[in-house]
Amino acid sequence: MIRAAVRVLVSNWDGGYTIPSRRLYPHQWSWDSAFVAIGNARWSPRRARTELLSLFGAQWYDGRVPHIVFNPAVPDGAYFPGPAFWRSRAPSGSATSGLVQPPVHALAAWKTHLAEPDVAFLRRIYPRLVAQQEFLRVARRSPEGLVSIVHPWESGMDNSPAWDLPLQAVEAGAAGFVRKDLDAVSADERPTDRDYQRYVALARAYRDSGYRDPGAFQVEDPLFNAAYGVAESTLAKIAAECGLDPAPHEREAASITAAMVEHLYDDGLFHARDVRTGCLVRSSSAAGLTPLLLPGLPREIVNALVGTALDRFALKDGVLPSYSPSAPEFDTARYWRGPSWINLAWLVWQGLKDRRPDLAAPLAEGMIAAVFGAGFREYFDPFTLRGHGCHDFSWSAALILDVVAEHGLEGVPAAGGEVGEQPGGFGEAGDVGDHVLL
Ligand code: 2M8
Repeated sequence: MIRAAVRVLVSNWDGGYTIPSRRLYPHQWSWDSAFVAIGNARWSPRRARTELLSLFGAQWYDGRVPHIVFNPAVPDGAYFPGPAFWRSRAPSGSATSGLVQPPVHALAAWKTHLAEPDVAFLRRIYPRLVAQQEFLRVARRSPEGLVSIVHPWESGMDNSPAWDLPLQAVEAGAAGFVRKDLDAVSADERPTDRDYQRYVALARAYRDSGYRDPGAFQVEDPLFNAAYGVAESTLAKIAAECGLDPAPHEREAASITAAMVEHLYDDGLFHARDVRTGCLVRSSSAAGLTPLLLPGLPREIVNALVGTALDRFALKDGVLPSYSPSAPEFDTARYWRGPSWINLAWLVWQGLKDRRPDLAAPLAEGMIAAVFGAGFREYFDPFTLRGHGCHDFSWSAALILDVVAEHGLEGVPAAGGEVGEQPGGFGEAGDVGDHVLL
């Protein structure tokens, strides 16, 4: 399994970073690179450092880290929306999108440092991580002290049912574009055309405002805010390691945690809040469990989240659906509307490891069992563990390396079966040979 995971990461490596998947996502994605670095740190910390520094090489002057950095060698038509749509360049000259994704990069930088201490790397990346946070404070902070996203693509959980209601305020607009995603995966695993039209209309309006004005969609997402808060508590550790003052970061982490509890928490789960209406968007998204990542979350809230995870997300079974199966919008196969994703399970696992090792262990085993059966697929049916979306997906491979390094191989069936035995799984386990030594 380890060899197969490294093989995926090696074959998706484009020289300075790792693409999420060859056919569906042939460029660099922001939070994918952070998850990939976390896995690469386990076998090539140098590659993890390169991955993160290459992403931050495309950071804008205002501090934003674009959600896609385009590879100029890939034809414009290979992915939609490509560079011709976004019409934006980073100061480095790279064509990029103008949106962002959850800021999980400070955590990735810290884990890379833990794997192989390198204060020079921390000193190099720290100001960039601070600027990434600063952009969110300046451009996206509401009077409640929370940061907002202006597009479902910024949540990373693009097609989540949590966005159905806020998206109703968005005019779909005329189609006038050709989707590329359906060339690679089946339509029933992807967003509907109507949702895609809304995504494109929103992105176009944001672009036309010079990537300044939030359009018809503006929400405070619990996962994004949890990532922002964890970034601050991690920046405190990085600052201390660099001989700088950690206190401002600690204060910021405490204040975002308090704001989230006050404004986004209700009845055992965190929810998104629609900034335009001021109302909570009650949903059953597993994003609502990710504030478990926050070290300062009050104990009674932790306990309530764990209760919800057990009751509504069947946490004891070890496979975390992205949306509660008890909710009517749940779908086992359509992306981000219910299937299990390794990155989401990994984030919740991070939040449970110290607090509830008894529940973190089955979650680790569930992630391992999913890829053991189906290979490094993009996501999995939470009941059957059948693989969905693209094959050889980078963060599934990377995060499994991290889980196995910490948890061991418990979860791999003791007898019978080969890794990825399900059709379309790993295929022949190739030999990564020399690459492991890179
Ligand atoms: C998916 O999002 C992209 C748009 O950014 C897409 O559907 O084309 C999401 O799963 C997102 O979280 C992820 O970063 C990206 C690349 O893996 O794919």
